[in-house]
Amino acid sequence: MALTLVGNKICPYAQRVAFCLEEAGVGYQLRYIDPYRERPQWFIEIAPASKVPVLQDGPLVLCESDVILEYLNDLHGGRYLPSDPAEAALLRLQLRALASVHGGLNRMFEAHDEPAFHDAVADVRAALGGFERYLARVVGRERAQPTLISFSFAPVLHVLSWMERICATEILQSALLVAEWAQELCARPSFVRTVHEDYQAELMGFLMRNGTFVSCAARRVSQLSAAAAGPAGSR
Ligand SMILES: N[C@@H](CCC(=O)N[C@@H](CS)C(=O)NCC(=O)O)C(=O)O
Repeated sequence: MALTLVGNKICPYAQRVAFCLEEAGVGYQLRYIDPYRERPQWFIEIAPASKVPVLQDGPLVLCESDVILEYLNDLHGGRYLPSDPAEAALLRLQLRALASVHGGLNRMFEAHDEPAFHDAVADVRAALGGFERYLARVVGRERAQPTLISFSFAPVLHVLSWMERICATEILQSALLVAEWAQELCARPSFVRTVHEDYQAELMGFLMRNGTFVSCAARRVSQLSAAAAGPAGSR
């Protein structure tokens, strides 16, 4: 049955699903929308909460990235969860802990002043510290066969690495194994294929959209790159 993924060029939740589909090597169609600014009628009709990702598999329509990933895992013979029930349960606990990383990142995006931004950075750092201890035990397994933990973490680590560059936060310096693993995961061809060619421009546009602490940093980086590229028409 033909699979269609409805996503957004910078949505980490949609990217989780795309990463899993790319690893599985199954063909799928990708449709991009901007759920914040322009929701087409066909999307409103299929997405109960009007959020991406949505996966359509014939008549089946699924939302919520964690539910979609579990479905893809079941479709592929349980390959994306450890077969040992205890290990699978521990992995699911880490998936829940990932919500704290997402929560901290969102607060970094939304902070209106430097103290609020640094509070959020501290939360992300603490959440990644817990994950670093888990990863130390399972990194060999994940390298051999990525599971739901790789699919779910890679997009968030990818955004985080952009935030590190834009805001010089150095969050990953206190989680060196996570940092090393993030680089490996994000360089995996199956992940690289999930990064849209407009990713950087879209992310910068998203970050610069409102008067947040991050928007000022993003504007500075954008002006510096424009200055480094030289005056328009000089090439
Ligand atoms: N819990 C959802 C979160 C999905 C989500 O927040 N998607 C964002 C884009 S990254 C969205 O569509 N937001 C639209 C809105 O909140 O109105 C999942 O895991 O799929």
